[in-house]
Amino acid sequence: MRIDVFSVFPDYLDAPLRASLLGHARESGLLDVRVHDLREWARDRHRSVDDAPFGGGPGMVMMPEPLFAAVEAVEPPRPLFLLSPGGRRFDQDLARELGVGPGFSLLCGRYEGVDQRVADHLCDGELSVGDYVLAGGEAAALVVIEAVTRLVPGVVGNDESPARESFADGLLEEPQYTRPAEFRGWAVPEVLRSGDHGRIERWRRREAIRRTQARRPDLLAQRGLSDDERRLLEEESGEPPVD
Ligand code: JF5
Repeated sequence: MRIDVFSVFPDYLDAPLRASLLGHARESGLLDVRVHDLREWARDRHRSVDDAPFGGGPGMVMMPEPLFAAVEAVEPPRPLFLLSPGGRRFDQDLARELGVGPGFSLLCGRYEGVDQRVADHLCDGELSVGDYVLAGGEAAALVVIEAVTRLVPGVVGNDESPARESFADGLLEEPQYTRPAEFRGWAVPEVLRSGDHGRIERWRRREAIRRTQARRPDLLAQRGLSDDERRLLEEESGEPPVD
């Protein structure tokens, strides 16, 4: 998979793209991430990529020329997305859609925004990672890259396969425990130490549903529950109410 990123702060992206999962994916050749410094396509001696807004007001707007020049020189994989708080919300469904394709590209906005002609005539869409405003799209780009890349076959080991995650079917993860079996008086649920794998699987599924119901009813409303899952919820979990 190839992912091209356009930014005025390529340094911001370097370390996270070299570390951990993303670093390994790149080294193993499964992932080809190319970061492009937008200032390389600035035309004045100050290497300007932003200018004052028409109509007045505070702050600066990213200029169309260097952005168009960069994208037209590189011809990055499409779709090309502008990261901005006004875009389509990036979620696991979109991560899966992008994860099956050969690649995509990201344009990181900075300053007060990007000239509208960039969104209208250069990009294929706009993505938001959440309802908050960042100083720029770089952190958002890393979110998108990590969420998509870990779905590419081979990037995540078989043991921790994304297909096995609870979130893979629209639920939050069930609680997890490791040793010791008792820590400061708090015991690990007895069922997890029972060795009864059928019972353990039912417990995990039920706790995932209960937790989703308590914390993210919006997710459950979107997804619905099967008859089996409704029956599972009726069974006594032996656990206190979630949160
Ligand atoms: C940005 C103008 C882009 O702040 C964001 C963002 C928030 N959620 N998703 C993305 O992007 C940076 C800020 C101002 C354009």
